[in-house]
Amino acid sequence: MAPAEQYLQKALDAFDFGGQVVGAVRFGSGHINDTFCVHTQPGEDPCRRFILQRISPSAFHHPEQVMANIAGVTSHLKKEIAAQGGDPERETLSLCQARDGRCFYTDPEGGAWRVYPFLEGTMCLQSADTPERFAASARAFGKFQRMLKDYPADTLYETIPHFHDTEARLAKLKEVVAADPMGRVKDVGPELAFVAAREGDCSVVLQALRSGELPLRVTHNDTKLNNVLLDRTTGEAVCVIDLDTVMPGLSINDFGDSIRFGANHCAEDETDLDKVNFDLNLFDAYTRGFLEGAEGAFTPAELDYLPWGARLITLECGIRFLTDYLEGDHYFRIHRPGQNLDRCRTQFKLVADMEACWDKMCSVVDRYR
Ligand code: ADP
Ligand code: GN1
Ligand code: MG
Repeated sequence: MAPAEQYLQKALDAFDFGGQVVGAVRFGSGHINDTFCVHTQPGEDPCRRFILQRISPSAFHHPEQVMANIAGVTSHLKKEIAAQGGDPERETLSLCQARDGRCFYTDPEGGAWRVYPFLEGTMCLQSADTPERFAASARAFGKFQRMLKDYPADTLYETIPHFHDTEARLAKLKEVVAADPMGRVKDVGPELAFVAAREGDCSVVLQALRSGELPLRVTHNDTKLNNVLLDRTTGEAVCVIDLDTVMPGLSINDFGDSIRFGANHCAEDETDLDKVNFDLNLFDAYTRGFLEGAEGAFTPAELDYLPWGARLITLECGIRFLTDYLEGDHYFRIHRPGQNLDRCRTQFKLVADMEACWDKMCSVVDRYR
């Protein structure tokens, strides 16, 4: 039995859900954490739902630091949302207290469990079905940046060190290639050649950070479309979720990760690469929404580097999938053999597409800046 299922009952017992728990089922399609939807029946009242999550101990070595970051950031966001006349219970996540008064429960294997009220009336998209919905997600992530503009970055823990350090990701790939623990290097010649031709690119953004051209901000760092909940009725964004990697980072990476995942019409693990195409119209919609939501929070240099954010986060993510494939799929959850290699290939195809329409991407940014 997976550790999550093994400790599920203990985790359920650790929280007071305000009524009898009538079920807990696996939920969502995240690659890292174990997520369950908990159903309760509080007396005569209608059933209520909660999200119960086990933070992956292999990805996050200090879950208490993850939780401290989330507690700090969500309480800051609640104040900002209230000040702007929004609903702080709906527009950011709310942590439920465990019975012992902490905001998480730790199981015997060191996995930390937390609970959020389920945000009802929302939807979580796996692909951008319309440019307007993609733009709505973009406004939410842009606004997220703006609302955290004055958050003291030095109070945040780095929950995964060197998370978007593309140079370090490249170095790790090389180490794994040299060790070849699964004997899989022989299958990935074209992918390694693709990376080798772009080694210099891996330093472009980091160089701009080191030179002081790009500022370090409080960023989300995992801005996939399925990490924002949209209102089922209006299609507008309600809440940015999955706050485990909120830490000091680059705004262009938040922009880039959304583009990587959403500015196309394919699944991240699509095996038919003919179906994997970067969509400039979706890029346009996201750029418009992100800059609208940020309301001028970015410097001219950040705007200059937005296309690089998209291209390099996509390359970096492909490198991470490839590394995990070569290491034996320990990090990203897989549902079939070869899935991480398929994920890597879609990322590299998207990078090649972005390179091919680079000038157009830059023109889109120029239009909205
Ligand atoms: P992971 O790190 O594994 O991606 P997430 O925090 O993104 O975990 O949660 C996984 C899924 O659970 C989300 O994609 C979303 O569908 C759902 N989810 C998470 N939090 C909530 C919430 N508060 N209300 C409703 N759905 C949620
Ligand atoms: C992971 O947890 P999830 O599924 O939202 C990963 C991201 C990757 C993404 C690729 C903590 O995101 O960095 O970009 O998969 N999260 C972590 O889909 O590593
Ligand atoms: Mg997620």
